[in-house]
Amino acid sequence: MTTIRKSFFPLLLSLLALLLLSPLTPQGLQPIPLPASYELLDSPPQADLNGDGHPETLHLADGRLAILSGTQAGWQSPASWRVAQAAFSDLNRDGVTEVTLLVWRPFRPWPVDAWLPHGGRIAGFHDAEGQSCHLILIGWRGDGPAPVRGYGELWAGSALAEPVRAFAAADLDGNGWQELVTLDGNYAAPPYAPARHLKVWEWNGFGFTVVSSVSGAFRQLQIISSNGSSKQIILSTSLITGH
Ligand SMILES: [Ca+2]
Ligand SMILES: [Ca+2]
Repeated sequence: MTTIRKSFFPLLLSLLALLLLSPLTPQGLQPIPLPASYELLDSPPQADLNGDGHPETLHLADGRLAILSGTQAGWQSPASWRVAQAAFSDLNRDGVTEVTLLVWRPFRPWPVDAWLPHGGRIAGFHDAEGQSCHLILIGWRGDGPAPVRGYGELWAGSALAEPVRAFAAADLDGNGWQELVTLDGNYAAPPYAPARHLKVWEWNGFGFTVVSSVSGAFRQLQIISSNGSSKQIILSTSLITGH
């Protein structure tokens, strides 16, 4: 048994690939050697979303997310959503922290597409249970008059063509703004199957645009930093098969 484990170890090492975004080069994401020293970066455990000087925290349990101020829930995800991941971010680049949610919810075609043959352009963007995957930004919309006040949707993406299995917000090019990093799977594949694409997206003012993508069989997503560099690094394991 010990012998078998030893023989597996070099194989696992050979599958280890590290990716660095270099958006100024046409090559985009590039594998780099593991830095000699680095630290793991995780999304912050708390952030002041409503600017009242008191930090909010996130509580995710059984697919329901609550934004808590102390023990008080300022916002609760709808019962029809299954929130798979949530993190503080500033992905819409307005200098104000919001919460990015990875959400599964019942698929709805775009209203105009419901009348088209075959259900229209996004007809296939759901799994066998009819659940589609979305990225949604929730944040503080201010103290103004209803209905645009308090916590709510700042932005909600339509059904993704490829379901996101995991995401991270990271400043990969060191310009002070975060990029969105996703591991994208396949609606037909089980959730535990490796992700087929690693993508980097940037906020374009209306939504997110893919700025770099690599194909592979990705199993994990971790952001790291090395030697105090402002350029954060994506750490993932995969056999990379192409751009
Ligand atoms: Ca607060
Ligand atoms: Ca923001």
